[in-house]
Amino acid sequence: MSNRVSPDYDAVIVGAGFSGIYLLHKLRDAGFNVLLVDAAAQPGGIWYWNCYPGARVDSQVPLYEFSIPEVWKSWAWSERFPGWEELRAYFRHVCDTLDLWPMMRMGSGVRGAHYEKETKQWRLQLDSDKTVSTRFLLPALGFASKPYVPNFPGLEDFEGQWFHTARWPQQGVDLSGRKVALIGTGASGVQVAQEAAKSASKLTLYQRTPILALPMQQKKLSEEDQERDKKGYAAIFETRKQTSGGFECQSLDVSALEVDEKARTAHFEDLWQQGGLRFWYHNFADLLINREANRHAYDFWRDKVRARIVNPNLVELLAPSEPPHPFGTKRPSLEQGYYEIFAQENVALVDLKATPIIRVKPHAIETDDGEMECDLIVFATGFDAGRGGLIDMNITGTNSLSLSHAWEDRVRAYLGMAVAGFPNMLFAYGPLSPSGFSNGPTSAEIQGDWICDFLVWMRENGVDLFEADPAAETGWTEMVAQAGAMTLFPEADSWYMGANIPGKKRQLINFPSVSGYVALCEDVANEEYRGFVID
Ligand code: N01
Repeated sequence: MSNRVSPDYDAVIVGAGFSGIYLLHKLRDAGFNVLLVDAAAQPGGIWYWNCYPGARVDSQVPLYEFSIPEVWKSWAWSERFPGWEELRAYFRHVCDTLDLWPMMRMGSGVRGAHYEKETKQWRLQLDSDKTVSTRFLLPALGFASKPYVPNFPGLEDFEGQWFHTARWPQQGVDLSGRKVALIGTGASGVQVAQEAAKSASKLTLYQRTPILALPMQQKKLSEEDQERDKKGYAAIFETRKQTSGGFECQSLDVSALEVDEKARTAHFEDLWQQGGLRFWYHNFADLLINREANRHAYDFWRDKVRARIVNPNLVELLAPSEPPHPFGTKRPSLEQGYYEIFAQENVALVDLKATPIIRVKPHAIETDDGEMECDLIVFATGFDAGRGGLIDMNITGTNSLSLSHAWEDRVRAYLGMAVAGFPNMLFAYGPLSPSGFSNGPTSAEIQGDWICDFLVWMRENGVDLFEADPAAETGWTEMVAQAGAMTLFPEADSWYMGANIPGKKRQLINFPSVSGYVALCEDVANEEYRGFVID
């Protein structure tokens, strides 16, 4: 290395979720001097921040865990879809087993990071006012680190409490006897609603778009069952990397239009009974690219759900005759009795399309239809996905270029990891990579392995610097947009399209295939990191 003054670290990782922890493990084992910082008090990433009642993962055991043998062999889950407390315990187990704690500084947020051309180092300002320098900057913030709270007039005068689901108080909030207003019916909203309906004196759900939720089919898991199943884990973990969503299987090869109605319905029914997200990722080949095929899936979903809705006034609101968007172009959520809560006297549904929120009052929410009293408002209103957390980190590259400026017109990134003008920086689980479309640990491992190999290659080849080539960055950004245009995703106003944040440029925020991504990243590595300017 040509630097006159050595940096404090070879690499600083920001974020202690799946991506950050995996990178830490890989880079430490590869002999790098590495530090991980995170504002949270404990590792877990979103499982630290999203500790709202009912928060649990939507991928079944053993999909949502690391493939590292010493970790999975010494761990057992209690449920098919584990909750946030257990996921946090899992992260502690990972850090214990891999002996990662000495390189982790929890409770250390990053206020800013800027690149110094003279020293070829990144300098990070931590919340503690300390500064650390590093050769490589590796933000691993997850796609959902920046919560979005709509700007409703009057919120500042509300005299009860309000929380976003991703900033839920760590000490918890007792919902019993409360008058809860829940805004948003995405994955987070559904989970809060199911819990709040059990004990709130009143739960009012403010729905803009109905969620197309699938049955979770939760069940308890015994250690004995898992010991038996572990014989197949290595194969499952290998398969995850070869599927489009990073799961244990993918869509069928056959079109929904090639089979007769009986066979089609039988497949839908089979997926429905299996539970989880399989109705989404193990469905017919053209579910997400052909409107007619998609409509068959929607109609099946609608009829299943309608059969569970007791109040006839809510049928059209919760499961409309016509799809609000093609099935699966917004993330389907998993539910456990969600549609049944609407039969309870303490639960009400407000249709925001018919009666939008006008303002928040000190003790109520006012819509076109009048006021509904509440003493707790829960914002399950989602995230500025992909870019929000990265922009908030105040990252400045060469020539004082800020990331927010670089992404002014739209998010751009080569391989969904590198941005021109930001040398020696790679982010994991970022925009234009599979991230939000993928099972989390699968993406974390694919990108973690690739990043580690790249840094080792640099070390072995005496390379000091890399930076995304602007043409390669543009090419990748265009390619993701074109891939998206071949699907039905652009037809939904979803966070996948950036459509949930006022003023955000509409673009597909994720690369739509894990296996395709792996192949492209391998090609780049095999061609001596084509698309990077190497110095
Ligand atoms: O956020 P969302 P989320 N006025 O953006 C509504 C992952 N996740 O936190 O659909 C009124 O999906 C918005 O309405 P609409 C998962 O990948 C996973 O629920 O835009 N309403 C929508 O109903 C997921 O996809 C798990 O019309 C407003 C809701 O708020 C992602 O995180 C659990 C509004 C936001 O839904 C995000 O999920 C939780 C406004 N101004 C999350 N603005 C598991 O694995 C937004 N909304 C279990």
